[in-house]
Amino acid sequence: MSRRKIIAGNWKMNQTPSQALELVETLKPLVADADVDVVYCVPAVDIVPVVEAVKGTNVKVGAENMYIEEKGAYTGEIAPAMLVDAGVSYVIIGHSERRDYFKEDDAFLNKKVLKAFEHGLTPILCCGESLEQRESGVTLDWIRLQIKSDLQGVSADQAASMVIAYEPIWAIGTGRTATSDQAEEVCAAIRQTIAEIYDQDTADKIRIQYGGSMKAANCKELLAKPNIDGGLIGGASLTEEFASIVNYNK
Ligand code: 3PY
Repeated sequence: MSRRKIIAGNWKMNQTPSQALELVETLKPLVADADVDVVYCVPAVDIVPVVEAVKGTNVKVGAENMYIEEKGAYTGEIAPAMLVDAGVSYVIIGHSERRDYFKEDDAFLNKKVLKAFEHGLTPILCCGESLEQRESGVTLDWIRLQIKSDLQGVSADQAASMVIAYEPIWAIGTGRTATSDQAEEVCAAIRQTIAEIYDQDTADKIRIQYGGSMKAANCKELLAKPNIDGGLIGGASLTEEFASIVNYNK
């Protein structure tokens, strides 16, 4: 089954609104002819200006986080309905930085995934193992556990429409990248897990990205793998290099 590739930038805590607009304008002509889905996942304050700036283009906007409640006394949090009203289509859930620094566990992330679907947002659900886990040989068990826990109560149709990003923690912000064979092994195991939870049709439809220092120099090899349907791009999404990744097949 052929799945359309999806390349998403994860800007993390970078780009003030004016810097965001500058970056979007620089990238606009460079990504305009992409034959992949292009998403910019941006900090909360950048959402409104970036949505405005990409109107009428092929680029969709994602949030980097959201809260699990509808509204109310949750100082500092952002409700899913706020994202939808602002024009957001995707939301990153469970990035390892949120799991680690903000102690977001799988039960909480499961609530976020369900809430995103309730509002018509497409989750980009992140999973990944630490270096210790990889070295002790529990990577695949750990990833299966994350996926199964985070997808409790998600229907087959919902799962088929979402994106999972495999991001080995040891490759995030370190400049180290998983080899394409290591990435493919885990992405194939994620697809197998989806087939076990749901069915083969759902597993064939879901899109699985690799994230963790994907850059122009290594994206071609990673994206050539049968179970890697795109990339969640960190540092390289903040420069023109992002466009080279988007246009990897040209
Ligand atoms: C990275 O590449 O550093 C990421 O964390 C992408 O989400």
